[in-house]
Amino acid sequence: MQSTAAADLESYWMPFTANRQFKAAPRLLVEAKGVYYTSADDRRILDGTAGMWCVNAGHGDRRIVEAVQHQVTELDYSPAFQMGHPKAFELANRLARLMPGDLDHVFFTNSGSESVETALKIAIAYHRVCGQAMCTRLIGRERGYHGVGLGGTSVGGMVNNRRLFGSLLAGVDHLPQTHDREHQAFSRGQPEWGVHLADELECIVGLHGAETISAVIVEPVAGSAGVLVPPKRYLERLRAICDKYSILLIFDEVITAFGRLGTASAAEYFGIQPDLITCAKGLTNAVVPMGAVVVRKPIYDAFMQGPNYAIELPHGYTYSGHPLACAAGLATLDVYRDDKLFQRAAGLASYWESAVHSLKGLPHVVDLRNLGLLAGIELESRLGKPSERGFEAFLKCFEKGALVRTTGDIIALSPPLIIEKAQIDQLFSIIADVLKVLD
Ligand code: PXG
Repeated sequence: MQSTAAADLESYWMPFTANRQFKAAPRLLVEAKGVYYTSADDRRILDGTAGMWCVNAGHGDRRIVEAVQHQVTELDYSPAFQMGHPKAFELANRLARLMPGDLDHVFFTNSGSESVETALKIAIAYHRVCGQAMCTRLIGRERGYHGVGLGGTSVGGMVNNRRLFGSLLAGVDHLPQTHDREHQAFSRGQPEWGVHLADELECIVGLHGAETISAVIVEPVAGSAGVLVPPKRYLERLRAICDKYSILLIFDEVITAFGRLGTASAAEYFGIQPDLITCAKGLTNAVVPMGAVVVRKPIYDAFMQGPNYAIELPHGYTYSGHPLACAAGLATLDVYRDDKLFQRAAGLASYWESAVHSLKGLPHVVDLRNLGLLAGIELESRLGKPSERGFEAFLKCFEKGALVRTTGDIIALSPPLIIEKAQIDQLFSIIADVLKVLD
């Protein structure tokens, strides 16, 4: 441990962290290169989570670093409202080309949470500009995670993220979550069981009236809740019901976009066109914070009315399309293309799947799930102490040289797309060792 006195750690109120536990036994990272971090006590830590599902091209890629270095010397900042700079337009065009069909207009934000707030506001405002002012309800899903804004928290469905924050937004309802161990445990890829859960949207429409519902927002694969893979035909069914009632479908692709499933987007992977896609994380390889909302052309066009000097959408951020983020984004998309990283992830998916399911039969393991380069390893909870075993697994993996994420008692994995097979073996051998010694 480098000399970091306990007092030096006090002021920083760490996000989504057990602050007292951390400050009593800190875990500090000081360097990163490729798929490895270096900890403050000079150990190499295999990054099993691409940072937090975001460093898809691996750490410290020289091409991205240099693009940001160059940008900061050339144009550090340019006002985001009523002014522009070329790279914001270039990145929007590049991103639009990566997304399916007529998802071809891009609104820039600085995080996944801001992307979600933006998408929800666009969805409500879209119906308003189309003359359907009653269409304001938002439908999320149990166990969904859509960031930490009040809108995202409201449509989100993870109880621990909601319970402290009062009644949240009015006019929100939730679909049931899609994971059921009894019918789906140890599925490889998409589970066979569960398409009927999409029909609950019909019930919600029946309850509230289609003319009051603006949008449905789901993660195509739920990440934060522990990698919940959608049942076969489920997303298709949701799309069909949304079409039937003219409800917008938002895919929250903050985790799934940029190669996680071996394609540019989950929409492409599943062959389904949502009306809006939210993304962030892998857009810039997390080198500079950035998020984006990609919308279908008819949505953008619906706003382009009224006098041409009038602002069509009163929404945006000081740092929307920040020059450093745009430089990082352009360089990142180049790296994905030049190194064929999405194809590489697709090529590794079956090896990854076998590695995940090799853990079957180890102590505590009650379910294993995978898709693309995502995995969820669900451990049995200790009686009356949910999350304790998961947290211990996380700490022990870190001690043994692997960074994993845990959510409750589920270990979630999402390595950089540049991971080698030998490093996949290393990751799962550390996890297997930990499971064998865990109480
Ligand atoms: N939507 C989804 C689907 C996400 O996964 C956000 C929105 C919010 O993004 P920002 O950039 O505001 O954090 C996310 C973020 C985890 C974990 O391990 C997941 C996220 C972030 C940090 C940790 O569960 N997802």
